[in-house]
Amino acid sequence: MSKRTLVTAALPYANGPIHIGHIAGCYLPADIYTRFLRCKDEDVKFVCGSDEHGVPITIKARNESITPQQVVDRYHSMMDNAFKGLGISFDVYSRTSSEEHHRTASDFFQTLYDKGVFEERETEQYFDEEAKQFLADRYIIGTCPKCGHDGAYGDQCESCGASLNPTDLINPVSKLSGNKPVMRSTKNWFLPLQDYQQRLESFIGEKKGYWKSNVFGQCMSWLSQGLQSRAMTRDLNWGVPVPLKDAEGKVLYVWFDAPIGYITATKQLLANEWESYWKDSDSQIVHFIGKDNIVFHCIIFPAMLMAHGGYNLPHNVPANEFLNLEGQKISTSRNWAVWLHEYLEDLPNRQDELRYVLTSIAPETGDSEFTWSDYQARVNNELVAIFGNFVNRVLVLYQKYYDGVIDTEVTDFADERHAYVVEQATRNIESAILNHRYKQALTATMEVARHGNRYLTETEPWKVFKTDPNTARVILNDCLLLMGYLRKFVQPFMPHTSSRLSALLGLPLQNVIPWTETISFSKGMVLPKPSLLFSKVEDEQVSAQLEKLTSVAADVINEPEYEPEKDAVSFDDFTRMDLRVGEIISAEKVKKADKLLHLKVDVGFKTISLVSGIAEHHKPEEVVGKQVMVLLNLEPRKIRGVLSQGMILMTESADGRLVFMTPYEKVEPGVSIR
Ligand code: B3M
Ligand code: ZN
Repeated sequence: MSKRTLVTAALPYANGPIHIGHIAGCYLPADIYTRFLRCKDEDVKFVCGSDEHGVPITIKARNESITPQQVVDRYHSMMDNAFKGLGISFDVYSRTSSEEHHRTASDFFQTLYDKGVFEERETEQYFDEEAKQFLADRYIIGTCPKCGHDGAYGDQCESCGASLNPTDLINPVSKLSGNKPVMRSTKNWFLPLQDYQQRLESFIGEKKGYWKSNVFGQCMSWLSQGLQSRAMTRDLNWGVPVPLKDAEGKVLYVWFDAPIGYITATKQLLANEWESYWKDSDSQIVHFIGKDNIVFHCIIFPAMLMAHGGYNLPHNVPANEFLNLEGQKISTSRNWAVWLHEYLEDLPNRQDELRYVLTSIAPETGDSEFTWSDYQARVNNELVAIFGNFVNRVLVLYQKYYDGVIDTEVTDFADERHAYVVEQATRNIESAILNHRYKQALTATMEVARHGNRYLTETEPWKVFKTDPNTARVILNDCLLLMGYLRKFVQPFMPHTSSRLSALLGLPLQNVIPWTETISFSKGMVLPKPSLLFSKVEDEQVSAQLEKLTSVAADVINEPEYEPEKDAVSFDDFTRMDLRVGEIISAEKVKKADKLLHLKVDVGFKTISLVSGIAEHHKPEEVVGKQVMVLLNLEPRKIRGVLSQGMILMTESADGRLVFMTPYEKVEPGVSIR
């Protein structure tokens, strides 16, 4: 093994909370690996932080009428707390909006610039003349050329999934002003990835058989298509400013600055000693990520590091696939997710249950699925019925027969089979973890608990005690030793359980239990009163979680943009509005006005004339006979020469159509609405 290891976990975007898919895909395997290396007394550092730049954060800020900084402040601390709550043991949790990161990323860019690495290119891009800024792809919407969907984004149509360029959109509109954007030329700096193609091929080629096959395969497919220049700057006002004179209003591409965030985090953790982890030949960097980030970590970031010089390339990138939830893809925008912070609140002190289940079903070689009933089954049938049951039976018997007093030095197993089981487990767990096969490692760990449980059932010390209390004690002492080893084996996977087990056994609490440690109990030790290690997950807890999932999930694709709340009005103000039900009795288009319909509306005691801007959404013949909500005492005015004596109230659907407010049942025209 190498002298030093730097473990990184993908910097999560600070535009939403962490869900179980993130945990299973990236943070949990990274934490298990790191905790294990610590047990092995390796020199290891574990870094992470929030990825606080990028367009989605600016969009979220606009939708909520707050600043991007407020968005990332909110999610940064939320994610930080949730990680801590689950026991993800980062040595540092940094963030990319920090000054130190801006400096680090900016210097990195400057070095590449000074070396003449970048190509400067003028490209034509959409510009919003009213908002006076270039438009990121996500800020342009229009009609999808493939399926005709009206709300397609400049980079993708979420209806048919087509990936698009902004210029592909029919009738593009700026999300900022609602106007049609114009083409303008702009300068950006491109990294010529093709210049690194050969070096990347040999770097990745060497990893064949060592890197996971899903990761290696994806890299080879990118390389075989031939690499191309990619813009490393963007016209945007949120991010790390491009440190050049003629670059006002431009920032570094979020995927340029984010991986540098790993460097910033290391600097924050280690001050002057950070460099050895990145640059010494006997140091290794291991990036834990989800599969959608492979190209950035295996191709683009290594190319950046090559261009810079002096840095080690990643030693391994053990990316996982995706975790699905109850038969569907996890989706943040549809709220189809189990959020980590909510889990920790709803199911307190069950961190290790989640760690256990997510490791058991981790999407290591293909997508996998979380369901609440499977969660319940694994907790109840494995953690409670096997692990917890073994521990509890031994401790209760020890208390009952011997008042918990250990009357002799307990160091070696009386029955040699246990020594063999422990030795096997030590080897199997280690090799599985080092090969990033965490499921297998967990199975090897549970095998020790299963063995203990079987041994108890087979030897029946509660029967033996009646005739031969000494032999019963020998059996139970072997079980105590097994439990002592178990608490060491489970530490990387279930650190809270490991500590609880230490307490139950009267052993000292250790944040890191050395992998080579042998277990012993000294003569005269008294075991504390036993308590349960795990408790059952009840049916009601499962149904409550399912209920919550389905009740908050939304079917809409787009998040609505809410208007800010208005100031309070008095009840008097409210009653001054004469709101009534009216019935449309005729409708015709207003000449030379595409949007307007001229309506005659029956309001019971009279018929009024109204002009309404609904012609693009409703044909005249379709609206006749409809009952609608009318504000009757809006001051009359003339619109395009036609008298309008009030207003019809409308709302808007998710795809932008105007929708009438109609009474639930037919009523008499002219009745008041209160
Ligand atoms: N924030 C993407 C993600 O969370 C991105 C990872 C950056 S790692 C340098 O999926
Ligand atoms: Zn489409």
